[in-house]
Amino acid sequence: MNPADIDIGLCVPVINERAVIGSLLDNIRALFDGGRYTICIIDDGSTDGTVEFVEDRARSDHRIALLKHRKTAPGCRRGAASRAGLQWLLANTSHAFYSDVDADGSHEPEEVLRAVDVALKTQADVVIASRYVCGAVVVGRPIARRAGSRMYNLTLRGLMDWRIRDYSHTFRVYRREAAALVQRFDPIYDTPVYHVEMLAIWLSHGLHIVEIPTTYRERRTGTSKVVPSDFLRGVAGALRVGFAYRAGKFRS
Ligand SMILES: Nc1nc2c(ncn2[C@@H]2O[C@H](COP(=O)(O)OP(=O)(O)OP(=O)(O)O)[C@@H](O)[C@H]2O)c(=O)[nH]1
Ligand SMILES: [Mg+2]
Repeated sequence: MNPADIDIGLCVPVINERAVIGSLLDNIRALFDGGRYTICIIDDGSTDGTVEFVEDRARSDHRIALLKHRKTAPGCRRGAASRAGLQWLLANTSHAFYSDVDADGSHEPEEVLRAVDVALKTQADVVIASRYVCGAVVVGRPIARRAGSRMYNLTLRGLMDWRIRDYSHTFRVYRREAAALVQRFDPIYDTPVYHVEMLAIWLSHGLHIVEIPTTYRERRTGTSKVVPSDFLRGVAGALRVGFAYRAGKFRS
């Protein structure tokens, strides 16, 4: 699509991503040149200069906003960060689309353009950058994590809707109405399971969801914020959300 037609708000959760945040912001600026966009960076207490760097960028670029968030528990709490970012974006912008983009290099911003294009052409409410459709590529991910992710998604497909292949990839593009719908629900989780809840809400309301192939790259710099207990919490959370979905708990 023509970047000048882009109209999107991006949520970028970060903790200690000084090594990569600059190149992500540069990539977005180059790719979305002429378009209408806002980047909300949600920081949860970085100590490596990420905050100072983003503050500096935000001073000269009004499209960048920094949200200082405070996580309340250890491990990966990017669910709460993404939710806070989306809340801020909905209150302060009027974009047609919103998206969640990781700062760690796993997500290619150019796929955002492709996803918006697909949403416009197919009238989709939500486009998932999926690791489990034909044409998707996963680079550098350890075999155990690949297998775990496959099992996780197979379980969720069985519990929720078999047509969706990637429930756990946080990289999605969705319309403003879909974003507002999610905000009407109180989340159960502040972990990555929150992103499964988002899908449970959208599926429960019959939104049109499309998956496109993504190229997912395991991070090459910095450290994963996921700790071993997150995996256990993730499995328990997915089961809880899956059964709650079946019980109709995500309907209005
Ligand atoms: N604000 C905030 N950002 C987080 C938190 N946990 C992770 N992030 C950010 O979310 C993005 C994804 O984080 P990762 O550590 O790669 O976590 P992940 O992608 O779930 O896990 P991996 O599969 O190991 O890459 C990065 O930009 C992180 O800096 C958190 O608790 N709060
Ligand atoms: Mg990651």
